Amino acid sequence: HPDAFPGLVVAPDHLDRPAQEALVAELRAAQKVAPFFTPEMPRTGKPFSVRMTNLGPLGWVSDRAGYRYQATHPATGKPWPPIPASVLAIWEEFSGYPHPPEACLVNFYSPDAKMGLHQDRDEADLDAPVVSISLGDTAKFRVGGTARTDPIRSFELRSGDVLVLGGASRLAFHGVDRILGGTSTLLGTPGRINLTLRRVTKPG
Ligand code: MD3
Ligand code: FE
Repeated sequence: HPDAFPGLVVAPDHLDRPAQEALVAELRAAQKVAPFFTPEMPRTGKPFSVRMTNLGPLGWVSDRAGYRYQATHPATGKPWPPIPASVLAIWEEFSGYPHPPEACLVNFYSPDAKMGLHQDRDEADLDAPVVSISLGDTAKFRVGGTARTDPIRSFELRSGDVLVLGGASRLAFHGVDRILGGTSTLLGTPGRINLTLRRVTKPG
């Protein structure tokens, strides 16, 4: 049960269907400037099953050279599109953090995609929480503690859910076990989109 994780807050069904549809339309427009790319594992170059793009001043990328944040799309060299106002409003409502997010990572999961257990620790500012918004098919998500071997709990993330990871949960191991393909009609195609909002640099 999520209550067992201090700093982890789930707002089930926070976005209603019209708000989800409006957000999907904004993401489609942004994808024309910043198309999904396939990240690769550091060193090996093994492709991720999740495809990614970003919005905002900084975007998270991964390739043979490693993980990093950068201001431009790895394929087009263009700046990332801005984070939509509706998404900034969610950060303001849920983050409790007095500065805007710098990165909005957009993950696309086809029904066979998953994300292995990991920590988010590429950010210089770990005081800010991570805020996630789920759209489309339901995901089986798992979260543990700050050690890889800590007990793991699983729960489902559904379209419209907002998840906040702050405090003691900010460095928790987490991953996406599987996508329940066909559980949502939102995207008009099987799959799931997750937006992850993060502060990257320490405010000056
Ligand atoms: C729990 N994405 O992009 S978002 C990622 O659903 C990532 O696409 C997942 O993990 C997704 O790095 C999960 C929710 C999330 C984000 C950060 C967390 C959960 C977290 C940090 C600590 C614990
Ligand atoms: Fe993560």
